[in-house]
Amino acid sequence: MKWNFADKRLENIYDKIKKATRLSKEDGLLLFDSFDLNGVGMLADTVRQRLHGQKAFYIYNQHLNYTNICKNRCLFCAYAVDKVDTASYSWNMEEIETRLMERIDEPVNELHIVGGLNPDLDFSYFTQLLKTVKRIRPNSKIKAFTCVEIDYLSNLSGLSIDATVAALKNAGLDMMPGGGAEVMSERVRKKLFPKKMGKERWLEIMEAVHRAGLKSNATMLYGHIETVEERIDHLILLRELQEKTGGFSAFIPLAFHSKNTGLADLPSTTAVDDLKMIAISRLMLDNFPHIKAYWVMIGEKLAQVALNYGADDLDGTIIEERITHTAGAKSAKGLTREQMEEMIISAGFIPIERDSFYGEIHAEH
Ligand code: V47
Ligand code: SF4
Repeated sequence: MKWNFADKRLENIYDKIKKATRLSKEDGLLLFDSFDLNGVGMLADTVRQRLHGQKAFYIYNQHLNYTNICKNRCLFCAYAVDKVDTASYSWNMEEIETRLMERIDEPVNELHIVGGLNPDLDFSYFTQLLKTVKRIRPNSKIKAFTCVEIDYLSNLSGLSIDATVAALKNAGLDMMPGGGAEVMSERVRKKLFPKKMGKERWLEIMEAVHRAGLKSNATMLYGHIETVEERIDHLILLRELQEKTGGFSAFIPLAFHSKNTGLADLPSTTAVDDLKMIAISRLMLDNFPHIKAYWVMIGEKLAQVALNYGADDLDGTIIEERITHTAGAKSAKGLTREQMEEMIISAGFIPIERDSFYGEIHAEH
């Protein structure tokens, strides 16, 4: 069947998609410029179907945010506070253990662990943290620390990046989440996260992580002051690194939430922007196996629709999400396995519970 594009400019891109030809920066800009949301979605769905058919993945996971004290205080972050703030916290090993034991009867497959840069925590805290989690959950995988934390730990310990990653891997680190790059633009960095590392350092650390044999994800924070060109440049930088290392597993576009941040006057992203962002990520990142629709940020309902716009993964059950909810997210704090599966089935897809490496889990339930 021939698709009747409302925006005829998309026909050219469809030809490239059919031949699996890599899209250029100009193609990416054209896709953002197009008013034809369904046309862009159809292109992304073609790629998604080729890679994953009707499968849609999710994971049974738990988030642990070990501290909200952070010395960086990025303008877009509502989660981080100063030590003197009454809302500040930092979990010791007993508290980590308590959080894990609260859910010990649940089939948690992955622990997603990230936190702020808290100068009171030394390097041994992080290796102990990993060992504690492995002791209590020996069969679960640990996806922990962004490049920002790895950079911080390397400076704290005086170890090279390679040695830092090796020490963490040795203590139980299984893979890394995608955060920390935000938007790889020096212009945006200077305005929103001047204390955080630049793109060169983020890419260098990711390369070292992949070299150490660890897989990672990648993210992009969008919907604040970035331009569409900066979004496309970000995607192309990720695509280039993936060509080199093959270490990225999933890409997750993160929709900016402004409540309680230094950018509180900015409006939320629209549904059209969220869907286009997912679809264009699928199209530009032809060497990334997976694109996640992170339901926490775009809401359960839109995440379900996103399965038709290039996404093949809804992330996880999560149980207790803090970062986006502090910034005003209206989504649930966690979902049950049944809710995840129902979202997927009612969208016309086959739910696949997965482990951290996209191995399929066929549990009795
Ligand atoms: O790096 C911070 C973002 C990230 C806000 O790898 C915000 O599987 C929106 O990286 N509005 C952390 N976003 C979350 C993250 C992540 C999430 C889910 C899955 C994976 C994965 C990774 O959250 C930060 C930052 O980019 N963030 N503040 C905010 N106000
Ligand atoms: Fe700290 Fe990360 Fe929040 Fe920036 S985004 S203030 S580095 S916790």
